[in-house]
Amino acid sequence: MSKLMTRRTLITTALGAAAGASGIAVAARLANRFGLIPPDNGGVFGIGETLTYAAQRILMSHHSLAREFSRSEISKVAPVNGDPPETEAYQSLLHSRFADWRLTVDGLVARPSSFTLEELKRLPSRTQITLHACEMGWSFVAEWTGVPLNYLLSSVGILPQARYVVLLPLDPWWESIDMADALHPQTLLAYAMNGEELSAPHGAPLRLRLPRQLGYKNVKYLSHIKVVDSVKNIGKGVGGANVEDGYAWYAGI
Ligand SMILES: Nc1nc2c(c(=O)[nH]1)N[C@H]1C(S)=C(S)[C@@H](COP(=O)(O)O)O[C@H]1N2
Ligand SMILES: [Mo]
Repeated sequence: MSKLMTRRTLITTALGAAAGASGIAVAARLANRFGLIPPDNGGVFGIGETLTYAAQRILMSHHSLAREFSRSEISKVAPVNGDPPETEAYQSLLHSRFADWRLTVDGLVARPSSFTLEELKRLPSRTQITLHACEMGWSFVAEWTGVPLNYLLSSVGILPQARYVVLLPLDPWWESIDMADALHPQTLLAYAMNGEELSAPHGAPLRLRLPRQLGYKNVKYLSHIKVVDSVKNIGKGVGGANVEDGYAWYAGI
């Protein structure tokens, strides 16, 4: 048995046993020791969330890939959930084809930066056909093209204290993800869908594509990415607008 397997087995067994036998406190302490506490660990489902997240992070390789499909499997219909912001600001950005839009990248990075859409399109891109699965039960397969978030983050330099990437859009929706997902090769900042410029309903000018998590984590209408060591001081401190409404912070699929 490899060293890694031994450690995995040990941690999961220990977490499970601790949760079963002596409850929350011990499991939480163990998970914390290995940096496996999700930001929403405090609620009613806290211990469940911690065990799900910890087990996933220990058992799966950080870079295990979501399934990719062939062109013939692309869905004919792609539903929309969450209409574009109705604000004048968004309408005027849309009208000027996002000429004045910028993606700001700041927080725990060596070189805080901002990018125009054109600049992002000139960076290395990845195209992938993956399943988008909404937590409400529907899904579709589409092709997305964009800049790998790991490329963008490396280009601005991630500081060693970085633990989460916060995704802030032009509407009140926001989410955060851990560094394992932020650096995963399939995590994209997508500006195109099915070979065409991303439409407003699907999140123009830029959206997160995170095929290893449910729909609501795939933030649309992005404008700001912030690298942080904690989400405690953002909103209610649980890591996302939807988490504040009772959804799990970690929505792995
Ligand atoms: N900014 C923002 N991002 C969002 C939403 C939203 O309302 N606003 N809806 C989310 C939900 S619940 C889903 S399922 C997907 C839907 O993406 P689609 O409209 O491209 O299908 O976007 C997610 N990202
Ligand atoms: Mo969703």
